[in-house]
Amino acid sequence: MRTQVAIIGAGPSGLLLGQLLFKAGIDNVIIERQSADYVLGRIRAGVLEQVTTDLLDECGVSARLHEQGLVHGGIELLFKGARHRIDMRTLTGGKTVTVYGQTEVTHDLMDARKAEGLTTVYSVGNSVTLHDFDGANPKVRYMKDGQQHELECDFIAGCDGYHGVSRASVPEAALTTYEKVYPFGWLGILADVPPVSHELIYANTGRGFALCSMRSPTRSRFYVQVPMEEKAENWTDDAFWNELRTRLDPQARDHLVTGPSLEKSVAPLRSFVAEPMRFGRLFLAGDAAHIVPPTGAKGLNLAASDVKYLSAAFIEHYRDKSSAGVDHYSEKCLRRVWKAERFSWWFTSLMHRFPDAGEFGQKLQEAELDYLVGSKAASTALAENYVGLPL
Ligand code: RFL
Ligand code: PHB
Repeated sequence: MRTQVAIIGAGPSGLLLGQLLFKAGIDNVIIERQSADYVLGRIRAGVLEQVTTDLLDECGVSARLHEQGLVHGGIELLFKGARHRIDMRTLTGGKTVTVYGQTEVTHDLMDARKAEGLTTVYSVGNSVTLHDFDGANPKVRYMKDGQQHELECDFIAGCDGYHGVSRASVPEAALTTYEKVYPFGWLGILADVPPVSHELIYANTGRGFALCSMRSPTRSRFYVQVPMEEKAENWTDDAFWNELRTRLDPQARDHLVTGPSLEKSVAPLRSFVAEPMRFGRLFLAGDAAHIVPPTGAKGLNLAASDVKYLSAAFIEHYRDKSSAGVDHYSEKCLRRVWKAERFSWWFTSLMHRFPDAGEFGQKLQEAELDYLVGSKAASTALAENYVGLPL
């Protein structure tokens, strides 16, 4: 088989890239380790920046997003037992975010790909290997139904997440990695209960961080900070709701409706960047190249901006016969990536309880939050980053 761009991974990065390339008339094939149902079963991001919704518009897959997505013009910060609203819309001259689950984005992209008859090879397990990407004729080999296949291509896009094969295929000496592991994780629960508030609540408390988010007016997503080694199996639904309740203000506590969990899992928190993001004809995009802790809701949005740059680079290559986009891909992405890394690290550091920081650390966080909600300059800096920096 031959294609112009071989895409490894059918997460949001891979599917979005496939769609943008298809729209530009560039042939592509996606190879995915898991089944489509497995990919759709992962509950992850919920907040989309304007940059991401614009891209989904460009791909022609945003009808359901505009119908069902919840447009938010603010977030609430809860500390010292009281909530304070950050009016992002006013502070950023009208910018908003849209609450629409990653699962739904993936669903819409998969449907569009299917309708257009584009090739996605699912369930190839760990069989993918990448070859000759340092030359002009890269190849991807994989096993499907007991048979070995080879896909010849012009470029390989490594959209296979943090644990994928793409970054792992790069010679170690060619990569520089930067990493910070936080000493805690998020225990998350999804439940068919109405949201506590019509906007997201980010809570800093003496017992640790909590987040009240949502997927729709009838489905909510909640998180509480837990020690990094904690297991979801150790938490009954009741134990989760009780812990969450202790981290809320009295009014939110009154509004909290509980119910059986549809999903419960622990996500570790990590900051990670691999540089560069291009090796010959192999390009990394999304979580394959970088991870942010979820506090700033930036992971999926960064994946979308990488893919925007990458699709533009391939379009320049094929249409204008210019290598400028391809040559500057890594540098362009990394400028935006590091700004999102900084913001996510800062917001994580401000909102979580750190085991070594003690009461002094708690007091400093409360003072910073107090300053933040009282200062237009500081609130604006938060709002600008939260709604997403320009491309
Ligand atoms: P993904 O989603 O990990 O997809 C990679 C795909 O590659 C496949 N794969 C392989 N395929 C073939 N061969 C191999 N060897 C392969 N190895 C892996 C995988 O099966 C998978 O299908 O990466 P992608 O596409 O770059 O997308 C990144 C986003 O998923 C991620 O950044 C976000 O989910 C992060 N994130 C959030 N981002 C936001 O922008 N806003 C949020 O509100 C937000 N909340 C979150 C989050 C992530 C969380 N977790 C669980 C880490 C909340 C949480 C709790
Ligand atoms: C979510 O709804 O899953 C979510 C929202 C905001 C975040 C992280 C996760 O910062």
